[in-house]
Amino acid sequence: EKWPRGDEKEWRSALRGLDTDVGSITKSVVHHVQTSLARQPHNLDDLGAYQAAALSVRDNLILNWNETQLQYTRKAPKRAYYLSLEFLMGRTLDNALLNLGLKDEYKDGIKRLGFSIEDILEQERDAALGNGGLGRLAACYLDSSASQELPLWGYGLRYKYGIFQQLISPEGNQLEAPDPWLEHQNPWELPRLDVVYDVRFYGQAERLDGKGRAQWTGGQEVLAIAYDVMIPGYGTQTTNNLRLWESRPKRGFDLNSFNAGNYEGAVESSNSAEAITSVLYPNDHTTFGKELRLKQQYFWTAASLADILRRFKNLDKPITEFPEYAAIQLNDTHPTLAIPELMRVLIDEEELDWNTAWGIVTNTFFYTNHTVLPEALEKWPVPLIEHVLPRHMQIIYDIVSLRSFFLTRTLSDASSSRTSVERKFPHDRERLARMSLIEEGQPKQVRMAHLACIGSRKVNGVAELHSDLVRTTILKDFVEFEGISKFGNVTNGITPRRWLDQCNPELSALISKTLKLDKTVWLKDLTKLEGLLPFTEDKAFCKEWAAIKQRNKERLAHHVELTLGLKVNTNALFDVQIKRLHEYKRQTLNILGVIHRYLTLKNMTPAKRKKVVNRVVFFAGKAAPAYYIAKLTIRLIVNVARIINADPDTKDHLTLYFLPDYSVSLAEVLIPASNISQHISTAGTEASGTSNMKFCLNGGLLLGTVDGANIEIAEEVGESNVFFFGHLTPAVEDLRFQHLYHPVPLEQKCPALAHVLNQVSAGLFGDGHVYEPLLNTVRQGDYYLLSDDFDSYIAALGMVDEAYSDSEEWVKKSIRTTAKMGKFSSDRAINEYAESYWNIEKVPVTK
Ligand code: Z57
Repeated sequence: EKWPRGDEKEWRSALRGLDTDVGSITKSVVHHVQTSLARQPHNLDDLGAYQAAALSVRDNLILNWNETQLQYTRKAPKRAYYLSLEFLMGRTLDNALLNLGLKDEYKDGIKRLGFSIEDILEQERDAALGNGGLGRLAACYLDSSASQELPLWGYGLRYKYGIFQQLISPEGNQLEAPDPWLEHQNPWELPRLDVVYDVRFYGQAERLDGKGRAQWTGGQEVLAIAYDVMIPGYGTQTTNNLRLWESRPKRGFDLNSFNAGNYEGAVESSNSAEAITSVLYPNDHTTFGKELRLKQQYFWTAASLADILRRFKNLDKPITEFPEYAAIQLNDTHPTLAIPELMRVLIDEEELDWNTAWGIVTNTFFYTNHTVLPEALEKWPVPLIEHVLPRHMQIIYDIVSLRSFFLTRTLSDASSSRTSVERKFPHDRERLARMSLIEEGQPKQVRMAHLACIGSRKVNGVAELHSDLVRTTILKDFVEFEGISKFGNVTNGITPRRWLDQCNPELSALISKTLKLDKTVWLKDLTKLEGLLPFTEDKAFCKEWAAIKQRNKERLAHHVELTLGLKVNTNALFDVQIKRLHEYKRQTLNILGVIHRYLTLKNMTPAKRKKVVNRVVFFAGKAAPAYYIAKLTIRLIVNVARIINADPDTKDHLTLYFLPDYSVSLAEVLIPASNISQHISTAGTEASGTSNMKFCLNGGLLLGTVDGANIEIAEEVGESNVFFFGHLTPAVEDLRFQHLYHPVPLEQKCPALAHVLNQVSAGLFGDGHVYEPLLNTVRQGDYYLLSDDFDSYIAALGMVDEAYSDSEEWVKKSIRTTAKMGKFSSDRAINEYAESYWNIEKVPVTK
């Protein structure tokens, strides 16, 4: 190969990589202080030192990123694309250092410059471009894809504002403040001002011929600009890409409007383009039907698809081979518009016929469902889609009526094996109505889960139970129509790099020492943790294990003291529930249980109180800003804390904290410190849960319902090492039926719970009237079955106390739990997707 230009020797000597000895690192950091930051060394603060260190680390990432992308281009493997509206990344510096294998070197170098690495890491703001589990899962999968050398890119939106900052008012109300996370420059992204696409909204779609072709013109055009976030693999040179789109006005100013003297109107059009990627929607498990949200979804899917298609076209292959080079994973239904969008491009722009296009589409997409809760299943009003995306509404109607309803397996049998629902189930009009993409009503609505399902090669849920529920409830008719093999399961996973090594370095070191394995080995084959099992009989090891948990509790206490000024009793059992506030997750059950415990303690003699297990309960989590009941739950928690933490009779035995502004970084402090964590959703409602895995990996025991991944965790660690309670999934429907048609007064059904509710009403925690709407969700209807599960919940908490009293046995349970968590590495999960879904292979990248 000929050198492209200049003196090859000159180039080659300049092209060598970066030195990573401590001396070179300090030089590089100081160089960035002087040049990139244009700052003086003598007034450098922690923030400046963080920025310089980050820029220095970023240099290393960029070289690996370049090499990786070069390999991908050269080898042209099939690639996977993970489309997610949310990527909840958290902080990057520590993870980048770990994955590059440069932690010790930078720690040392930073120290030589007079700073501490711990303080510097604390300067970084979280990238909080997500709400909760779904967004964090996407982040874990990116880490695993790079660590497993899989050619995968993420595609998302570069929101100017991530999830809101949560403040708690003195009355205990949640207040939302914007999260201007890009205030300082973000060293982890590379603006690609040359990677730009036009995206159209509104306008007219005119059909051209009988082949389903159309022309879409007019309306609003906005620009999508790419920002690339580098995703380093652990112990690999692979550095994958997360491409985030920013919206910009296509013409900064509309000159015609200016000439007409319409200054404000002209500026407004530019505002509306920028609004698209301005803010992450803070709703979790609810759909709002807002036009701007629909525009976000289309803007992102259209830009991503255009980018993927352009990359494919560089290969010079026939378009029918597209599915052999690209697998596109739809993270929930949020990117479902990619299905009609790819149809539009293939039909209107590539001029393919309908069947060929539909064959390509149905071999390209894969759809992951993350919930069966009805309120979370996306539906878009037909008139709204018609208005914003007229061409896509036509295509959706075409899918429904004439052309593909449904079933295409492969390209070759696209036309031959297509069977319509009507033909397969003649005269079954109810089935047709159930399965339709369009739900009748005022207005009609498009059911995005149905569209995602029929437009995809495969569909999966995120834990065994959940995948079963998908197959037997929301997509049952589609299983009967298309066959069960299309509907699979990939149990979620978490990255052990962030969720053990980074957040719990002492435990990680003890594990390496005990297994006599370098962490680079077991962090990539997490089943190696089983080697810890024999050490439950090793007294010194158990002692060390317990001591680390204790130090992590003290670290959390220290954090609470610094941030809230409160002193936490570290000689108590730490009980943690941290997750989005939602009725189905039943934080209300937890707080009512706390009140029950408080009332029980109040009734005891001091001597008897001394015998109970002392407990500190932690809550954290955000409520959707418009979710009134969830916000009221926060208010109750805060006010219960205010009263009981000040009660001299009980405060040594029971205290309670609501930690504001839950985030990835806060989770990294809370999780290693927990003795028990709560995952107490009504059976059948939590698709998987992933924090349950994080707690158990860090030796915290699990108190939970028989739901989601709790079940598989119990299968792994053994039922004797988890605390299960509550009704099972098959009972839930019957119980709800009974609540409605054969209600039993709460005083009779669950006197303990009735008493707790009455105490809240009576004003024990401040004005009881305030809480009536929350209490009434339990008294009337009780959709989430608190009254059915309360007694067994209290009993389970008692079992936890009893088990915790035997501290030697407790440590053994803790060790056994960690030892059996191998299955829940996101490396295992991403490999399942790669093999059984995407059909992609590793692309080794070496220097
Ligand atoms: C979200 O975080 C999840 C599901 C949703 O439908 C939406 Br919207 C947001 C969560 C599930 O609730 C968890 O159970 C699951 O572990 C997580 O997605 C990742 O699959």
